[in-house]
Amino acid sequence: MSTLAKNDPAVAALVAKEEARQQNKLSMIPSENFFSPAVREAVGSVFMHKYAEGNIGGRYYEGNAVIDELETLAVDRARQAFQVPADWSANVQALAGSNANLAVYLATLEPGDTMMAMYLPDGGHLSHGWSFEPSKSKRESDADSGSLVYHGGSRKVNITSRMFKVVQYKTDPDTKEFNYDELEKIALEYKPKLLITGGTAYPRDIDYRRVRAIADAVGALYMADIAHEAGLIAAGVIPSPVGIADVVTMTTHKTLRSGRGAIILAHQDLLTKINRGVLPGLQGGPFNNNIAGICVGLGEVLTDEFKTYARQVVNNNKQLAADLQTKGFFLVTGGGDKHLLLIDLTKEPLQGKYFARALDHAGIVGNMNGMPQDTRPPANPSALRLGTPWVTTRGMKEAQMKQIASWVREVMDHAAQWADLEFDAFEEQIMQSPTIATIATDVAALCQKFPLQLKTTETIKNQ
Ligand code: DSN
Repeated sequence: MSTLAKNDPAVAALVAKEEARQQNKLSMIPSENFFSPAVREAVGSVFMHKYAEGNIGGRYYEGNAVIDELETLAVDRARQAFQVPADWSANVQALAGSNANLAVYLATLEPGDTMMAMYLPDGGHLSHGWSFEPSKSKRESDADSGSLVYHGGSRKVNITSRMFKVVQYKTDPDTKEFNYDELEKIALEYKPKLLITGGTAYPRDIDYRRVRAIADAVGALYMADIAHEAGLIAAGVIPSPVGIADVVTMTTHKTLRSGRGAIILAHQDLLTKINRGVLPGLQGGPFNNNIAGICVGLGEVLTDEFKTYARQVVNNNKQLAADLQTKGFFLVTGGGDKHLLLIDLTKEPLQGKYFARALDHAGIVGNMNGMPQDTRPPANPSALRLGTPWVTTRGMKEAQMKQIASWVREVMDHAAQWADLEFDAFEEQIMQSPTIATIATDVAALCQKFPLQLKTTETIKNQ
């Protein structure tokens, strides 16, 4: 019996329950992944016990010589993984992607300055200045206007929309892809101090050089947030903004598969200011144990196996896109270049909230998501987001994507009969449905053929 099971059976039972959920369901939220036992061992290590306020070689507390060695190794691996220019370095201390972005803002903007970023329903992120309009009629008239500029709504839900003037650019209404000419016009009109690309749901590659040129034309700094694509970029399977943008931020737990945390890459001069943004600007001590996880994960990223993994993530995503389209689904932008897809549900009987829950009961875990020109509220938007990082970590390939697409269609067709019910009544029907239960059983059987590695090699050897 494990120490946890002996000392706290309630929590141990919850851990076991969550392990079973992760083993038996297909996790297809594109921002999630499953880490190696080595990463998880490092995250659970004694590094969590130490305070290390400060930077390498300059800590406020004694006893940090080993932490300095660890953080130096993590920074070296980050520089190597992203092939940064010789005069660039990395910060690995920000606790999360939002903190990493805030640290860049603290270093480069004053309150009231203008930032320009991608509109969230078109794929941007909360921490890029998000605010929204709760009024349905305002949302609809905004979507109808055809304008590619968004000045924010009355509900300033993120600190960034309270602190800064925010101009957001939308994707082209026809293609749902970036319209760089319009982006340039907007930048020329509003002259942001910081121009941001990246986010959570844009399925296509970004032309970083074109955005760089736009930033230069208006004298803006350029921040590329690659939280979603970091692993694919490190593996060289999609283009990189490193050395093109002024600063690159990312989380480490998505495609990068390196435990939870964040990395900021920039020229050493700018990074020195950003480091001060992280500490004392936003945080006290870093989570050294998470840095240990990041360090181990980056060690894995540098291997050929990881490159093969990243290529397969993209191949699986393309296959899934093709199969979903064969099954009659419309995809935003018609597919994806990376690891994620957005299914446009506007012509389907179920929208985001209902469909995501029905799929979850069938063992396929995606998430409801907004989409370009969405007039529905964030709590029940018009799209479903799916991604392939986690199922690819399980070892799944194109054949399994075909099967998954077929289940996704089966769930939609079956659950459509309850589309008009209130949500709770809808879920009740789904939970009682033998068809949904059969799909869940088939999903679990597939999952068992591609198990997640839960134990370290050491533990397995010692059993
Ligand atoms: N919540 C993350 C995502 O799912 O994309 C971004 O912060």
